[in-house]
Amino acid sequence: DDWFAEYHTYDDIVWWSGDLAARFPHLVRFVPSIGRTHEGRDIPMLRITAPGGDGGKERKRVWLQSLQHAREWISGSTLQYIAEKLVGGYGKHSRVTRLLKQVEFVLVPVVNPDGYTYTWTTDRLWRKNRRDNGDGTFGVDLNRNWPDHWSSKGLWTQSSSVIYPGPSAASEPEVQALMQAYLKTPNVVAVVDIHSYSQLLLRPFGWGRTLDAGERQYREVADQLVKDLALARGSRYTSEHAVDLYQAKGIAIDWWAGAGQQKRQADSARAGSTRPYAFTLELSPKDDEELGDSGFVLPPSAIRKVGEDVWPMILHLAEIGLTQP
Ligand code: 0X9
Ligand code: ZN
Repeated sequence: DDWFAEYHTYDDIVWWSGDLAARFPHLVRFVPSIGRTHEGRDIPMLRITAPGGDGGKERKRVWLQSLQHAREWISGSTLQYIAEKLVGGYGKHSRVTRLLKQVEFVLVPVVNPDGYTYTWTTDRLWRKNRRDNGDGTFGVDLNRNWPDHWSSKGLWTQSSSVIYPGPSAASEPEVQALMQAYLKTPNVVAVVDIHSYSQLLLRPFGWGRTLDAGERQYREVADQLVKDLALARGSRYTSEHAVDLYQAKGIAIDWWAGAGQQKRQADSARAGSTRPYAFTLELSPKDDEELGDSGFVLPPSAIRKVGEDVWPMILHLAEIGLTQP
């Protein structure tokens, strides 16, 4: 049966991850847990690369993650789709084959297992994790909890809010697990945090405007990627500076491009670890379709189309990443 005919539960995605490694043992390593959630669920990880060469030590890495926000089901399906395209394309398509010999893809298919499970059992539109805030409310917005310009000041920061940033920066086990795994992964040249919706490719920073030497390069790459997508697929994605959409503090891409990169450079004995291209990818539908909250509830019949839309973009981003020093 067709895996992409339906969305899948956390347990099924864990099963699929192990199964992918069993089906493609020469390409895939399944890491059952990089950390545990409040409710004790494991956060799994997949590593996909071709054997040989230098044994992988100097290999460049592309980091992809999905389901940081529980209700954004299409983000998980799309990551699974990309994984299947990678393993299925190896030895068949020259671009994929060439890429997998030089790049290791590091995939976190379910960043937020507790929240995601809750969207299956109780509330389809749940966004946060499931921290017990101790005041009758539950959940921290993981994409406000990263330790770069983390802030609990301002509107919408009370515990009941859908964008509650948590009691302190990196307070959440999910964010801690991802940070740790990321900092242990050398040579990351590109990172994509997959979300929905609105068809946007957002670049750092979300916290504010800064004169940053990397901004022009980020913009050029993102503009190129959305242009490719329009040409190849006719789907319109918009490239934007995240803060221009709205300001958000403590988001993942800001940590990767900001504090996380500084930490990596400080920790690393190896000089000159390059800053990765870091993007938030907001998948379909577009917000001008006036779907309101139903925008998060994309029918399963859209899974393949969205996967096909963004697959060339991810492929091209990885190739661009390879040209990073
Ligand atoms: O608000 C978010 O965390 C992301 N959008 S979502 O609808 N998936 O929740 C966007 C994060 C980065 N963008 C901005 N800073 N505007
Ligand atoms: Zn999101």
